[in-house]
Amino acid sequence: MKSRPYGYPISQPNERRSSFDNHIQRRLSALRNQFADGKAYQAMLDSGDALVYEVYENRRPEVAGELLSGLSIVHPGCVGNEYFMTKGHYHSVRETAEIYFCMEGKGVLVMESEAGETAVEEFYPGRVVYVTPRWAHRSINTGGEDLVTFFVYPGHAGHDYATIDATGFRKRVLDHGGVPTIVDNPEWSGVNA
Ligand code: PAN
Ligand code: ZN
Repeated sequence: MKSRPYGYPISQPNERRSSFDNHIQRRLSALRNQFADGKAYQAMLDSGDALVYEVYENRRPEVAGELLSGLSIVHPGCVGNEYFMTKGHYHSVRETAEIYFCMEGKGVLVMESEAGETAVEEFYPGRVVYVTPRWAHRSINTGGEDLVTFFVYPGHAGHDYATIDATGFRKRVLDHGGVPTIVDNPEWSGVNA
């Protein structure tokens, strides 16, 4: 791990392997129970475990003062009429924020707080989304190309996937005749449900 300042290029797809030291691939099977249409999910899974999104990151010590950064790439696709998306999470240390910068593609960042507030911010190339502390976040690709975002968050943030895994998000984004549409999630099952 580097102990001096450093830089690296990230704009070209062929630079990803050399600029990052960790590559995570998340397939459909990692998103069980997250899509509304369980039958469409199972049918798609039966025909092959599709690659839904990838993360490239640079390892740094997971301590306050460090920053973790990388690329999130959500591939285009749908399960039923629900767009491909990330698992989504709260940070384990709730008081930690995150910044996303959209480099390619089209989509949204769906967010919610444990107090019951919700927010949806658009992603398109050149747009920044600031995730305030205490807000869970999930990237959703509403376009026909890869959604590529660069993210930065505090080294000690950690990831709490279990909360979202159990409750889902309060909002879903569905394709209604080609138009991304935000709808309430009737299956949301948190403490205020
Ligand atoms: C991002 C996310 C990345 C993948 O780096 O980790 O977009 O999403 P999931 O972690 O929800 O699978 C981030 O928000 N880090 O904190
Ligand atoms: Zn995060």
